[in-house]
Amino acid sequence: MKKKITLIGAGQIGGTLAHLISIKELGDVVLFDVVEGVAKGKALDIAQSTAVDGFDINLQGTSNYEDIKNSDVIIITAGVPRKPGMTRDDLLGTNLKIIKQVAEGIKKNSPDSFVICITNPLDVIVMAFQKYSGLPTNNVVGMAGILDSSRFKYFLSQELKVPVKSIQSLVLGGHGDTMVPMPNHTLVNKKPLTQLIKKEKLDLIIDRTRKGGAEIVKYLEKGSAFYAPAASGVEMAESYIKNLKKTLPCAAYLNGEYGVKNVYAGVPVIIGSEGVEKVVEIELEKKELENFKISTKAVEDLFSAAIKIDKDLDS
Ligand code: TXD
Repeated sequence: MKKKITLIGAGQIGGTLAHLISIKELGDVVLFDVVEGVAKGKALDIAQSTAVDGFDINLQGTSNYEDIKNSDVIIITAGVPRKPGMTRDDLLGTNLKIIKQVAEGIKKNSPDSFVICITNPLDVIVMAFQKYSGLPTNNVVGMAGILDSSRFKYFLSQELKVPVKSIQSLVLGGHGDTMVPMPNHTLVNKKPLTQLIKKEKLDLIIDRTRKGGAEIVKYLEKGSAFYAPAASGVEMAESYIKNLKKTLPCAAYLNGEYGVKNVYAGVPVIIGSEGVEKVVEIELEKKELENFKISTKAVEDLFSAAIKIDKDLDS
């Protein structure tokens, strides 16, 4: 039975998600947007490439929540992206209203789906979505850590002149300036990174990773990164749909893991057919744990700002 994947938001990331999912034949695609023409136009455009790439899936563009019924996976990119000079947190006011509307649509029409949030400010938006929708926390997850880890690995591969595939690493914490790249948990051809790179170079790469999104926003001027974010979201959806049980850095609900409760933040999780099946607790050094807690505190503080905007979140 073919899976049904709904994409709420048919913009830069949504359209790229639809194309990647089609080429990988992960499932039939419903592309939803409040601007119906964008959803319909992109769905039809991708469908017209079927003969070229030979994938066999159905695509539908819509602005009607009825069409999302019984989705297996829903990926949310509805929202506005940053403009140069803006932080991800600056998007809170606008995107909180949007995610509330999206949560209502999903709660009413497809409450049993596995939901991947991408909209920024990611950690607070995914947490707000879970509270607004009431979907179980194992079925609500945020995409950021895979993207941040991918940026970190790419910059390292360029510096060390090694294939990206030879690097194992991860970035934890919130998807913002306090994110926590993990050099002491990074291997290059199975050797510890810290034996292969000077501290000054490593610090520059960590800083560039933290600012990876802003660097692209500066180049694009209108809009933010979308190819790598979409590829990252597809990896999560694929692990769920094919029950791959991959361990992936994602924004997941913490209920005491890493000493943190009742907040979403980037941690390694196992994603399979039950959604977020486990939060993996890796051994963190004192400084790493301190940095992780600084990052989760930043998420908690921004969520307090979200509650000031909408008291419905204060549950
Ligand atoms: O790592 C990450 N999580 C981030 C997330 C990586 C990159 C970008 N990140 C964020 O994703 C970005 O800051 C935005 O908040 C979202 C979406 O970025 P995108 O580049 O796709 O934005 P677009 O191209 O503006 O697309 C957003 C679409 C657009 O077509 C709107 O019409 C639609 O969202 N939209 C809505 N759809 C449904 N319902 C509502 N209410 C709605 N409002 C806008």
